[in-house]
Amino acid sequence: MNKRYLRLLVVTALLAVSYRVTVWMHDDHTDDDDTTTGFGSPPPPTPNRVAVDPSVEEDPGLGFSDEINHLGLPRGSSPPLPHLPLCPSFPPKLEGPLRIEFDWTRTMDDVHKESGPGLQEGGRFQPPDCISQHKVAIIIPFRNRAQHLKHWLYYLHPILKRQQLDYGVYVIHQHGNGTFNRAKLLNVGFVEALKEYAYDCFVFSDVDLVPMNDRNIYRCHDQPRHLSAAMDKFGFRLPYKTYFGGVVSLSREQYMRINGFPNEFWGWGGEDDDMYSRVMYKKMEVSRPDNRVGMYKMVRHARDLHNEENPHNAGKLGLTRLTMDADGINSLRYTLKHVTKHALYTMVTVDLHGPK
Ligand SMILES: [Mn+2]
Repeated sequence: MNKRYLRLLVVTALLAVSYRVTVWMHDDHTDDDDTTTGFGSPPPPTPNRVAVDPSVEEDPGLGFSDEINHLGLPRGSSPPLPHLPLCPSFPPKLEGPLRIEFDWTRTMDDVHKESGPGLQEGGRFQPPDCISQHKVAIIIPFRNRAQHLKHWLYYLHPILKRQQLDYGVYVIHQHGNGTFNRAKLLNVGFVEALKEYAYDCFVFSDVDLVPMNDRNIYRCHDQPRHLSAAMDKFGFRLPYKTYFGGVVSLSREQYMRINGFPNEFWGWGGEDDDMYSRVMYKKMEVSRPDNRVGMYKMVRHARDLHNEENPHNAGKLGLTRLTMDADGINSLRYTLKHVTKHALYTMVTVDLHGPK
């Protein structure tokens, strides 16, 4: 066999292989329209970028690398790719104590500029460079507090991004002028957020509370957590030992174990103590950050209309043990009015079927 013949043989073999690859790539390409591929299935082989739909290139993307686009996964709330590393347990870019000021009147446009970059519609975020260990829905009960919400969004989005959370912000807006019901709105938020994404952690936060230290991470722990342990309005300590108001986090399992929150606390007061009792009765403990990390600043405000202190709520507290298994997520009834995707949050407007 001479050299020339050998070279011919090699070239022929290479051509044959390359033909087969081309045919296979073509077959593969014809499957690209099938968007039903589950995230659980292995990603398609990408030996060559020729097979990729060129229309993907036109999309400016949301800070993801090209390779993510090339796998043809839908953007939006798609989980990050398995080849990204897990985010570290201690986010590297935290700043510690923060300067929080409510003495300003920024427009929503200013707020958007400060907190918007990297966000997806509806106030969703995933770290671009690592897989977050925490899928967190932030649930905010709401009515008539537009200015507070502006403050909250302005400060919280940058913090939550630095905390490398895979998060979404849900503002649960009580429809109408009936008596306010904070705990029931929180239950609605739990259900509605889960309709959108497989959140495993829920942070329930009042709209007027902003953390003064970004080491207070908006995630879940092996026990329910009371994040707002040191609020300025209580002199930066707990008003009483069992206080569980303001900002708390519960994993999906912890929340289900206590049957969610009570639906029957209309008006101001008591629901947070009921929530605390539920945690105790189900043999869990409340964990808290220390008084330095747990510092919060509250926007000063007068008591809202239609949220008067309800004198009957205190009387209900002794009954938590008897009522909690029948009053909660398993008895939740409401009418969904609208779900609106804003740039910085998802607004869920809901009729709570309040007392007439
Ligand atoms: Mn308040």
